[in-house]
Amino acid sequence: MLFKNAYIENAEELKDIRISAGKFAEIGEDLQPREGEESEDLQGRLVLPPFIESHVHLDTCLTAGDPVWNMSGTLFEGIECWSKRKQKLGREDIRERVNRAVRMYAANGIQHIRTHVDVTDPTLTALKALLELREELREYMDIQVVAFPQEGILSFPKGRELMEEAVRLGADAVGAIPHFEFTREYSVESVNFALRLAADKGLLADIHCDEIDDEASRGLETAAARALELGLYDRVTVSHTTAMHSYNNAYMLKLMRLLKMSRINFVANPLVNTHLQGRTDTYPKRRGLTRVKELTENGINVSFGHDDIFDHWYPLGCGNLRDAVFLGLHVAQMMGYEDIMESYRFITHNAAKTLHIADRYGIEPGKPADFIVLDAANYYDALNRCAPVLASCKNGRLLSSARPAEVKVRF
Ligand code: 17E
Ligand code: FE2
Repeated sequence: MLFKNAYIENAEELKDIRISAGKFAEIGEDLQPREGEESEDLQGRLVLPPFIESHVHLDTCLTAGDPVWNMSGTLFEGIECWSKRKQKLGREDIRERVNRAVRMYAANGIQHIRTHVDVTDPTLTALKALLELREELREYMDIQVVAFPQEGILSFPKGRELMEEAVRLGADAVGAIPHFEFTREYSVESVNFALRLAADKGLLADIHCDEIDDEASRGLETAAARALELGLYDRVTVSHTTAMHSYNNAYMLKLMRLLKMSRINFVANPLVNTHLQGRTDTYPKRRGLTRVKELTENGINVSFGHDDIFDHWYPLGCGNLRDAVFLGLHVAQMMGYEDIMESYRFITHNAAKTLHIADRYGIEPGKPADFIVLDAANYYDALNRCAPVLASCKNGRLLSSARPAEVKVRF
């Protein structure tokens, strides 16, 4: 199959893309269809590697208001509401919601998802269902499962055992939630426990780290130090890190050295954290996003996630990562021309690094023919005009397609 006239990743020259046996075979100018080869003219549209959701909770998606609504809008009330919903969690209930959410993502050009799954449940119902779905959906969506202790590792009955059992059952990555643990020493020990478990089992780690407006929340330094000392480096990701928004600049200066040495990845969730953070402030109210601009300027890898789709922590969402990028650029004040043009990297290449899939990701000969076509010539234009994803292909096969809406202005 030959795709003609694509602008690949904001390039200024048009290129043709040949796909064969599910892989990119050739990328060049003026490629001619071979005998019997199908050819499609993309007419100067933008082609990108597929979007990647580097942080979401698929087990909680599509449960907002059930059985109660989060009235304060805080993380902690969200956890309480979910704790009530957890009591009636079922395999079918999870399968139905996850299947719906995955298709919402697919419609928006997402082909990889890292999902956190709550394992503070003695039955591990959600984890088992997600591991099953990971296999069933493999052809259409790459799903990575993080064993996520929503109610703590040391502060929840048998928390450590549940984490170990989740890993035994097949989780891809180990999580932690240091800012939720009862005490500072539990917080430190929970990070140590999670990263040692990841190191012992050869797994990735992704920690919900300092998702609080408390400037004294310092789970991050522990995570970075252990990533360095255990030799885990970029196998470790810290998500949220919103306390960093409130750290003093003198501490940041010291911390940045360790962050660079540790090579850990960051995930920011602009939609959810601008909603959840700053809730105890009067005015001025903190924005609640980690220091995306400073981290990026220091060469540290940052990706953007949606975090939630219509649940106890976030009451909106239709599986479109464009929303996270759009808001993230505003809140991080990264609105220069190049910043906007390059911002697709937050949900493509940067996220691929976080998920550790960079070796099989990207539009290059020999790699799987995974790509999306947007109805725009470059990402600046796509972001600005909410351009739809016209096609999403995985291993050369069409996963989803759309036609641009036809709008007529009558004057
Ligand atoms: N759980 C948590 O601890 N933090 C979040 N942002 C979500 C779930 C969505
Ligand atoms: Fe999260």
